[in-house]
Amino acid sequence: MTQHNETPQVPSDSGTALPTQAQSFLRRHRFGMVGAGLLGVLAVAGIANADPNGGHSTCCTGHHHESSASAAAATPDANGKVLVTADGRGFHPPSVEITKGQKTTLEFRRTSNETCATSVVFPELKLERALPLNQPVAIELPADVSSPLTFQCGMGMYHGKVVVH
Ligand SMILES: [Cu+2]
Repeated sequence: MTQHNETPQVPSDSGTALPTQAQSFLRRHRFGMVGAGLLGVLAVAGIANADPNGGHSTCCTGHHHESSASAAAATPDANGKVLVTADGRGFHPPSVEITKGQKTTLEFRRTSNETCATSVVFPELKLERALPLNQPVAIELPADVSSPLTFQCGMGMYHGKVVVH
C-alpha cells in the first residue's frame, strides 16, 4: 500500500480520507456519472467531510433529505392501507400518520431501478423486506406499535416514519 508517491500533500482543510474515498466513489459510479464528474467530486467532498462513518458514499448518489420538504403526512385509506413508493429520491410519502389501535398496513412499491431502496427495514420491528421492482409488498403493523416507528432503505440512506396518534 504505497500510495503516496504521486499524491501531493493535501493541505489541512480536507483531511486524509477524502482522496481515497473520492477515487473509489468515482470508480464505482463512473457508469452513472458521465458528464457529472465535477459535480460528483464536489458531492463526495461534502459527504466525506460531513460523514464520519464514510459508509454512505457508495449509495444513493442523488440523495435528497426529505424531512424539510413539503412533509404532508399520509393517512390510511378506508381499509387501513397506506401506499408508499420507493424511488431514486427515497420513500413517498416520507411520513405516515396512523391512529392508535387501528389496524394499518403499509404497502410498499419500488417504482425505479435507480435507487438503492431495494429493501425496506423497520429497525424497531427488526423487520426487513425485499422490494422487488413494481411489486406491492404489504407490511401489517402491530397493534401496539410504538411511535414514531421508523423505516429506511437497506443501507439506511432513505428514511421514513410512522407517527401514531
Ligand atoms: Cu440507500
